Amino acid sequence: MSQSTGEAESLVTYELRGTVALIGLNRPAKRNAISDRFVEAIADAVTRASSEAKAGVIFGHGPHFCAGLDLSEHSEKPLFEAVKGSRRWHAVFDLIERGTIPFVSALTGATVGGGFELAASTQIRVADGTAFFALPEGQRGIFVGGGGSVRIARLIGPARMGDMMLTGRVLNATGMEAWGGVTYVAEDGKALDKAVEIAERMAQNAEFTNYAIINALPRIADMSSEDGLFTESMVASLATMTDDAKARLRDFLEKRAAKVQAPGGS
Ligand code: 1HE
Repeated sequence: MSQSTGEAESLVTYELRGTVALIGLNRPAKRNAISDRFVEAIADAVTRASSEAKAGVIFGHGPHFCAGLDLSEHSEKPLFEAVKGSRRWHAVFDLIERGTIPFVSALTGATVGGGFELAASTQIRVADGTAFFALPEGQRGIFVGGGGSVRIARLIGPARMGDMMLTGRVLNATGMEAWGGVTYVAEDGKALDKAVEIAERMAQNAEFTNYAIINALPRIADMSSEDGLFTESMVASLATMTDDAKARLRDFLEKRAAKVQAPGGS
């Protein structure tokens, strides 16, 4: 069933499809540009998804995923309001990147500025041939404020991110896949279907393992090798202790679980 999410009704659509929550950015007339109310609507939808779904998909209604920050609202903001606004984006996108369930973004058309920052907070990015990626902050006289200097820089490297910001370079889906910013390239018009398919697959994993993947991996990436290896041992041992792990391991050993398939299904 498709529903609005509370107060900021029209800005975000929400549908729980089985165990997957579909969150639709719904301001197509403004190319899904993210205003302050829009950030709160995303927060509500992500919080709801995290409480009742096992995976989530974020997509854009209309041809564009998201044209980034709402520049009309931003241009009016005093300094401290701009700081608080950016910190709110960080908090909300953190609910996606280091929450309790994994998210996939389905990227079409403009995936620009804050739109790319939103996509970078999801664990998996699926883009079709209409998608294009840009960081026009340099041209606009502003700077990334939605976590891009951390998340996008880690995905594609600070040198490439700097290139995009300094020169206005625009990449398509295959170019961004080669740079590491896109995880899957889908057929045109199929980004959402592919994202849902991936989310459904992730939703079948053990919940604790999904939680450990999305929370431990980025933290371990911030640690020294020594600290990372120690933390890995702790997380691995905790995961093995869950009833879910015990049941799944028994299922495999007693030949009830699917085997790993070689690519091509043979
Ligand atoms: C907007 C925005 C926006 C569109 N804020 N209103 N982002 C950008 O610099 C991208 C700016 N947008 C564009 O370059 C283009 O709009 C697109 C390539 C995304 C789409 O082009 P197009 O021809 O399909 O649409 P359009 O005619 O440019 O825009 C349609 C309407 O959306 C129009 O308003 P209208 O009232 O004249 O119909 C546009 O003004 C409006 N619109 N994008 C406000 N971004 C946390 S820090 C993050 C920093 C950033 O995100 S910087 C990047 C900002």
